[in-house]
Amino acid sequence: MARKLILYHFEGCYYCDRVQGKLAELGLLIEQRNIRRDPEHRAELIANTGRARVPVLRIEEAGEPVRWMPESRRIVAFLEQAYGDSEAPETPVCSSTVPRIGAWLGWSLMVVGLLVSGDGLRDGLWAAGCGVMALRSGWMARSSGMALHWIIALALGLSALSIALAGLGVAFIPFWYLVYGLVAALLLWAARRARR
Ligand SMILES: N[C@@H](CCC(=O)N[C@@H](CS)C(=O)NCC(=O)O)C(=O)O
Repeated sequence: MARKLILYHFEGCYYCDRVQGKLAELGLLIEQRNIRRDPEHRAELIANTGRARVPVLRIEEAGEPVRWMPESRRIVAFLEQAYGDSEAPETPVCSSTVPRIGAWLGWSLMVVGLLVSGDGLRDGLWAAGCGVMALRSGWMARSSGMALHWIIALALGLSALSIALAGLGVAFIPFWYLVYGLVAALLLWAARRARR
């Protein structure tokens, strides 16, 4: 039997998109099991990996026990090594380190902004926090190509701008309008996705 690959995933999962992007790049058509749509697939995944975290690649090979490979970076490296042209496994540019550090930094700036006294300092910290989160989402959008990430990046970037402008006394753009805009954009995005 040739090697059989099955990807466990769910929609909207950034790390799954990374693996699906690599599959598309390599032209590999494999079975994909959505654990949110099918409880049986979810149960199967938990029974074999101990949790419902995706992506996981199931690898079946003749005469070998079935392997369950978690971690998007590892899966991408495996696919590249097994099916790509390059001899050495690619070191994925899409590390999950950047989103993680971005989230920590962004949230920390915003929480410290909540705790400090002094409007100027607070505005500065919130603007910086939103700015960092916007860059983080933009970075994720570039690697995942997901519209959702672009929408969030744009909304956070505009929020950072509006807070900074208000803090500097240049212009007051009501922050909540941006949040309403974001919610509307997310609803539109979800509706379009549901129709597909
Ligand atoms: N480091 C993992 C992260 C995977 C991850 O966080 N997956 C999310 C969905 S995007 C998940 O399954 N979360 C549910 C859980 O952790 O139980 C990877 O790169 O694959």
